[in-house]
Amino acid sequence: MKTVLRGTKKEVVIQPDALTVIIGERINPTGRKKLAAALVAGDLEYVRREAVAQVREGAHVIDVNVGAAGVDEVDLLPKAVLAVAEVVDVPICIDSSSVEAIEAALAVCPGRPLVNSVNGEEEKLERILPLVKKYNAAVIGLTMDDKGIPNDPHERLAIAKKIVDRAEAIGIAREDVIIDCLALTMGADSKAGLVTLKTIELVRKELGNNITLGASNASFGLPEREVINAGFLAMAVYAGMNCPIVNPRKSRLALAVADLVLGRDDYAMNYLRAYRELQKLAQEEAQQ
Ligand code: THG
Repeated sequence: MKTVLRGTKKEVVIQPDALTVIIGERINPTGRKKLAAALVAGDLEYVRREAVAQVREGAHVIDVNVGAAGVDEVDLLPKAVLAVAEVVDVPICIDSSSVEAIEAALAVCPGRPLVNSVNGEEEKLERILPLVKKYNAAVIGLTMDDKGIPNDPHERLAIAKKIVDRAEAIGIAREDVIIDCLALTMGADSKAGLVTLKTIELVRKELGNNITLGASNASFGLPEREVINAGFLAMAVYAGMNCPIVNPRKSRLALAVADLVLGRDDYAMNYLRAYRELQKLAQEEAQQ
């Protein structure tokens, strides 16, 4: 079960039991007033800087989301995607709830991007999947539909299966669908983390697809978010999640620890490299 993504130069292969692939979350105006203001002004310098910074910090793929109040995403998302592709050579994850914006971004995106996202809603399936096929992209399938997000892991699995089957029916390979088992805010629902972990186990066992999570969602509203994310991520990796959308600066080491514990990192080379690179960045910043 390999999902192959491509940037202008780099190819990224996502597969179970290999080192975890990091999708950098930071080009997203949620909770970031400065980025939102830059996007409304059409200023893409901030976007370029964040792309470069996240790749230095260990991101293998860059998520691009420009959804803020006052932004015309159909106009801005393709521009933001091109701005990112100008400065980094890794694959791009096109993140929008607007089908039109996704199509506009796909039309200009170099390489083989990941579309974020489709879900079990009939309308989304009918509109997004043909675009994924047309542009030979890969896609994230959210385990939710028009009735919302099920609390039952088996119901989330059923939606995942529906998305994979529908993709396959129009000629998209099963491995080009990455399932998002959905991380919800644990401060609002104490069972949310467990439901996500159970869903990951089921999807891994029953479908075998690669699995993502917008992992930072889990810690919204709680103190020491980094610690919460680290604990949650380690357990999610053990359950079978292998390509989270995270802040690489804050989650890279925790993910390297998970891979090390799971016997995927001979001589701790990956952990040590992550440590060295983050040390070097901290030193460079201290000198500035
Ligand atoms: N699944 C999929 N895609 C997604 C999500 C998901 N895309 C968006 C989101 N959820 C994942 N990305 C983020 C980005 C930022 C934050 C959380 C999830 C975040 N930001 C800080 C805040 O809002 O407080 C502010 C940023 C900072 O200062 O670091 O937490 O679930 N497929």
